[in-house]
Amino acid sequence: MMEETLKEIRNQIDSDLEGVSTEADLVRVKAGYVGKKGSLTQLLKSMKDLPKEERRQAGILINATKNEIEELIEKRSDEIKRKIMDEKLLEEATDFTLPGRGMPVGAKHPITQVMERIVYDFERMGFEVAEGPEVELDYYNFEALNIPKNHPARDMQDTFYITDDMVLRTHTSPVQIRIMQTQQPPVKIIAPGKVYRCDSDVSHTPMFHQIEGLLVDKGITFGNLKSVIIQFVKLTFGEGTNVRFRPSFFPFTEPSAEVDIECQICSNGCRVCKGTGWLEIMGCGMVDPAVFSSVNYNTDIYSGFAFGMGVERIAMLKYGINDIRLFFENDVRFLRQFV
Ligand code: 2U9
Repeated sequence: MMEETLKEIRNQIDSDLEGVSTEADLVRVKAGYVGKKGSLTQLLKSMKDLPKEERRQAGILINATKNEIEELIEKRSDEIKRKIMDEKLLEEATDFTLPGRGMPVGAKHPITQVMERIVYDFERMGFEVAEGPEVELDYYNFEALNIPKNHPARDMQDTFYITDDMVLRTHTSPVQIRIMQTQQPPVKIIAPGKVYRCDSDVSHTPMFHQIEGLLVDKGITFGNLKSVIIQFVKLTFGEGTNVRFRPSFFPFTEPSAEVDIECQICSNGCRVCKGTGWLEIMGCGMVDPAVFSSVNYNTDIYSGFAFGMGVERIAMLKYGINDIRLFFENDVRFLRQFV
């Protein structure tokens, strides 16, 4: 009788476990056997009704089945846990063979590239880099450069005034004045940097970059100036570029010239060169004795030349860019072309 019941219980467990898919189901099934009202618990309780001599044997049999059932439940529990873990791993699987997202890379701004290249070329010709403040005294920006009060270059339209006697430098020339104040010739320097002028259109921005040069020594001539400029032009625009020096005027140089290169866009006359076949790239000249006087250089012993150029203008001519404002909009579609 007891054996029959145990056999039925033992047979029931297999199909019960079959239908179990969660830990919660399993707890419920387990309670049905070994819980307070479980079938095996009931059976153990009913032992007290058996004759004394049968009790021991019944206990052994019931406990054996109980152990067996508990083992089966434990095994099923492990299976469920593993199945849940496998599903989770599959869901969270990472494909390590997929390519990465990639990092966008930056590059130097075209103006920085052109400026660094020009500075490098002048360094190879023996010039040293000099720098100075962008907020400058009127004296260094104008007075010492032979630009007197009421000169058109000091006009309120062109110059940003900070105070009565302080301006945003309109050129890097004050850097050279400061150098000459502190050292005697020979001086062979270039002054690259930002300059400011109250002006804005397709070829002017309120801030732009200049590179100026100054060479002072005994016996410096216009011939020396020409050789340095021609060398610079060939390095910047190509060995075959033709150059011409056209007479001009600056308050700080005498004689003065503007430098043109042959228009590379047209063969004879286009919009860029205004039909002349020549493009202006810079100004230059022999340093005016009045400038040397302001820094107490002896003009009986020393002479020198100076030159100046706008870096944006050089970059526009080099790359065929027709609007200076493109350099300041920072549109990556424009900048990407100079990587
Ligand atoms: C000292 C003495 C003389 C620098 C010079 C120019 C001619 C010149 C312009 C080019 C385009 C300014 O950016 S621009 O608008 N510059 O034409 N600059 S000679 O002469 C100097 C500099 C320093 C002490």
